[in-house]
Amino acid sequence: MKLLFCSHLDDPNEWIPELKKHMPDLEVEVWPTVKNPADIDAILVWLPPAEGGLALFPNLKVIQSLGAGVNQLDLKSLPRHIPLARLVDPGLNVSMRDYCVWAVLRHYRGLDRHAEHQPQKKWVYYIPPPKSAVSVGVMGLGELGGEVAKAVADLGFSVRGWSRSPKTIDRVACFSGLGGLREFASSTDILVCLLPLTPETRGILARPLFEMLPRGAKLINVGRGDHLVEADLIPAIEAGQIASATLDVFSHEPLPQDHPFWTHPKITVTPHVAAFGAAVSAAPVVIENLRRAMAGKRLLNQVDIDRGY
Ligand code: NDP
Ligand code: OXD
Repeated sequence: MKLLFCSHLDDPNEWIPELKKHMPDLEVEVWPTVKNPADIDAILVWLPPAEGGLALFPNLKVIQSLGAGVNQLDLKSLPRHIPLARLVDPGLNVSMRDYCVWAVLRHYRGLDRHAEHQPQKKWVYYIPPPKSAVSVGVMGLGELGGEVAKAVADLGFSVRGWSRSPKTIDRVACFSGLGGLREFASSTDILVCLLPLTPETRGILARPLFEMLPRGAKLINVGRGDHLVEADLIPAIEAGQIASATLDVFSHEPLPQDHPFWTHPKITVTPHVAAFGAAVSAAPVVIENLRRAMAGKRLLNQVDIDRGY
């Protein structure tokens, strides 16, 4: 079987030995060095080739995303007969959980206020309310959102979650669908977005949702940049509706140099690093999917193209 590794972000020198550990006879080529595109059976991909896309490989049998999110693959353009799997990897879960715990605690403990006070040499106490009185609301209760909801519940916060289909999760008040959004949001003090980007979720972090939150809520967006209507955020902060935001993802990445988020005192910017997959933990799942594709079986974590995730 011949696999094409196609990513400008991930390191093939890290991935290839891990993949070969689980399938020693796997042949791997690394984009853009491809001997014969017709020989490629499988692609492990973050972004497809800019010119020609996946249509360059006429005998492709499986597409394995290097991302947990797959919107960057432009699902509408994909050949429908080739199965696509998103990345589910314990390494991603751990790094996303750690990032969100850091961001939630930072907002909760008012660490930004202390950072603001330090250059002014101001000694100002801020004692937060008990954690049980602070509600963290997680949008998206899948692999990553489910893990984050559990981690913040373990810390003692009151936790709510929102998903497409109804769920029952220990220690998490669960809401679903558009019908459940207002009730979910109305008591969410710290909002974490871990949704996939689909036509339904694009632009969901916008003024109407901000107005459903309690005044002074905090926002953490680790889903995709286009979940947020960027033009709505600074006015919501200036109006006091949103107190502060931590953003890891943006409509345009890298965030343009002249973007006002870079310098806003209430906005923390990180460069799409909330979670990172690890070849050592992800390779077994990727190889299992190559075997499944060759056997004509359903992939693990196969994307439902119509649903968009
Ligand atoms: P999953 O597919 O496991 O979970 C998605 C969750 O979102 C599910 O609970 C799903 O509901 C819910 N959902 C989907 N559509 C809607 C909707 N219209 N309304 C309400 N809920 C909805 O995804 P993961 O947890 O693995 O990943 C989530 C996202 O995190 C990725 O798509 C990606 O965008 C982002 N991500 C960001 C990273 C970063 O570094 N910043 C790294 C990795 C991922 P249901 O359970 O009912 O299906
Ligand atoms: C992903 C990402 O989707 O890194 O895995 O954003």
